[in-house]
Amino acid sequence: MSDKIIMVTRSSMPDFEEYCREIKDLWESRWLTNNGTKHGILEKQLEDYFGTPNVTLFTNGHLALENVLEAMDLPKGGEVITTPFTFASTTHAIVRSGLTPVFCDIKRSDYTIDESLIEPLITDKTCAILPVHVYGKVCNVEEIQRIAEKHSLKVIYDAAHTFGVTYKGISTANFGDAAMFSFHATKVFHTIEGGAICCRDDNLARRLCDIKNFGIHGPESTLYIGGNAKMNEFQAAMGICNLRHLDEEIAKRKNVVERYCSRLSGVDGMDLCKDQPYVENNYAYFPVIFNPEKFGSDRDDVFSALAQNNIMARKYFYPLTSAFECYHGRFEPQKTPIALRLSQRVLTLPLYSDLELDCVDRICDIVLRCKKQ
Ligand code: T4K
Repeated sequence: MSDKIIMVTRSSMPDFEEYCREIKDLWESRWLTNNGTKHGILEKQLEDYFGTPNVTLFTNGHLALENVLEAMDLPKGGEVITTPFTFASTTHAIVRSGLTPVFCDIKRSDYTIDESLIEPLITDKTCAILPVHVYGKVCNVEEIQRIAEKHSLKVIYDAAHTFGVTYKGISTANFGDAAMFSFHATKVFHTIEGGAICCRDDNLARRLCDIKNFGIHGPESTLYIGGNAKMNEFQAAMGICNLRHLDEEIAKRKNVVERYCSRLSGVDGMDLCKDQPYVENNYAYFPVIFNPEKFGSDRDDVFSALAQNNIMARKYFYPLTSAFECYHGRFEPQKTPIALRLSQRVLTLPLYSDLELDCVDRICDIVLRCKKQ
């Protein structure tokens, strides 16, 4: 058994030759960015894949989120109901857009926003709900939609983790007013860096196209004070290649997850995230919650035991974004007690498509050795 270093994830790569073939014509055309041919092809392929009318590509998921908040023209200082159990990007995008995050707690069962707690947080300043399909777990999209319609709020999903995930056969790209995907190198589907906004509203999609390109609408017309968040042709080419292998990517990840589950399910003091009804998974992350009272060791003990053995699990998502130093004094993390407790107990174990099953066994052996009594 090898003790080579295992990181929390590892980018999937197409064959080198396949990527070279895909980028070859860029040397001939010399068209490298700004709505190039590959960009157009990938947008169309993703619209078909998601079954959604508009996909707008971005240089990364974070800028996609900032751009859609800008394109929706939400009132400055408006309140956005969201969750703190997420990557920095979700909260930062709200704050950097001049909006105010209002943190809602999450559910113990799937770590997504607790929809029953949303309405009490709504004030006359609330303009949007920004829930996160964290780890690829799908929020209660039906109830969130009902609340949003009742109170005339926009819904923007942070769907960064859900490429390939469907609920009742429908891609998560189709819920809410907009859904943001990340195509970062660490994701199930990637374009090296990259992201997209999916939406039904053609006007919103048109605004996004302009805003991501300095607000330029035409050669002599600049409609918005936009920035630069365009995806380039090399990124799009990587996406075109990776999309061809997506089914295989997800199937291999499923194998890894099944091995983890067969070794770790039912252990007292360790909670694994359960499958959700009507949801087709993408096996993006493998979070485990350690209950120190029952397991005998806490999350940090397990993290250290793995690290001593060259296995780099990660504490996604600790600390809560509401507890970041940069927000010191601004939010109260204890107001979302379930999120706070889960953030202190969660460890995401390594997961990627070519993680060998004997490495999974090695990881499980170390984790199980941490159990006391
Ligand atoms: N919303 C949510 C809920 C998100 O999770 C994210 C991003 C976003 C929004 C924003 O989307 P982007 O703007 O990123 O498109 C990583 C990713 O950089 C980030 O995309 C992701 N979420 C977050 C959960 O994880 P770090 O700081 O943990 O990455 P890093 O560099 O430590 O990499 C983790 C592991 O991945 C490494 O140990 C090895 C492997 N890796 C990494 C890179 C960079 C590779 O195999 N290849 C690589 O190129 O944030």
